[in-house]
Amino acid sequence: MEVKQTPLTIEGQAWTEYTLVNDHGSSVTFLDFGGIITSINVPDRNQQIENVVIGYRNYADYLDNPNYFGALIGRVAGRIENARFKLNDKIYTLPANENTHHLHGGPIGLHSVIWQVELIETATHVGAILYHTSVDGEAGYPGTIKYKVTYTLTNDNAFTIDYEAFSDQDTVLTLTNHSYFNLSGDLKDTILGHYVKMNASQFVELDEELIPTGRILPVANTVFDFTKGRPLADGVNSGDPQNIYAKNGYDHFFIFDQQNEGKIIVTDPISGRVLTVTTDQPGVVMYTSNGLDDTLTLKERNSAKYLGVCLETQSSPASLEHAGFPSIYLKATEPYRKTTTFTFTTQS
Ligand code: FUC
Repeated sequence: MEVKQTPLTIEGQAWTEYTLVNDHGSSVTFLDFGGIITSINVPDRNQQIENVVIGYRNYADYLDNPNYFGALIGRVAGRIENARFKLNDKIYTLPANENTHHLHGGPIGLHSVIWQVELIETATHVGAILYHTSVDGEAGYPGTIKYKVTYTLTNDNAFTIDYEAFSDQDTVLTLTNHSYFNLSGDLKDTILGHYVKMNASQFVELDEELIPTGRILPVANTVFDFTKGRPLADGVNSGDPQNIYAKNGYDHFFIFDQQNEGKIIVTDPISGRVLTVTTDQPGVVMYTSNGLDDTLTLKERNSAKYLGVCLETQSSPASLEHAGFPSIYLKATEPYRKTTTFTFTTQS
């Protein structure tokens, strides 16, 4: 196992690219800028190692990354309705960056800061610890927060992201990673033929602006029922207003049935690649890249609608507005700790 490092100069900024490589030649490449995962190379059923995430061909394109490709997201992943929230009887106003709403931490979120990186090399894994501090009032949020995010890759092709954060004031926080997975390999095909199975019998209803209405719906008898597994294509022409609001696909928060045991299995029957996501987060936003068009230059080809699926394990910002949602409130000095593991295997 090894970690490779390449210094880069991107539009006058000094960045570093890191590649974690395991003994089987699988690898994860990321940047200190936004902690952005630029490629994940894993074998298909014929041992062909190919990239399974969307990444830009030109790294300068990450400076403005409206789709948040590969990035760490915070302070709050998802949408905060009308860019404001109440905490301890005080109203906090945030910058709006999508209509009147605040999306993915706002314009100066964790996706666009340069993280301090410390490498880890042991007998069982390779990895890196990413550190950053956001100061009180930054992007409108209360509390100075110290972040420690750890990326590790093992010889079992398991890539883990451990999130730790510590705030000196009561605040709101939910962190995630915004990688767009595509198990076909080198973006050969869309993700519509991928099968997804997850233990979520409820999902969060959205309005036309993708803001949670406050209702939690059962997945039963809808194309949101992934409990037994179904292809992502089912969300394209379902006629369900929920899919139509999401531009003919999925862009929804699913709530896991077992606390601390979220599990999602994504299978590509053509390449034989299987991605298993396990997490102690209460839910996941599954987004089928319904908003992507064909204008972006990616590493292997141009972008396209449905070219990736994001599995944004997180808690729900709707908890700021409605009772009964997985909470994003974080108490002063109470450590925030969450883990998500992405394990790549194959099936015959
Ligand atoms: C996801 C979605 C959004 C958005 C963004 C880039 O998290 O919820 O709708 O388009 O990513």
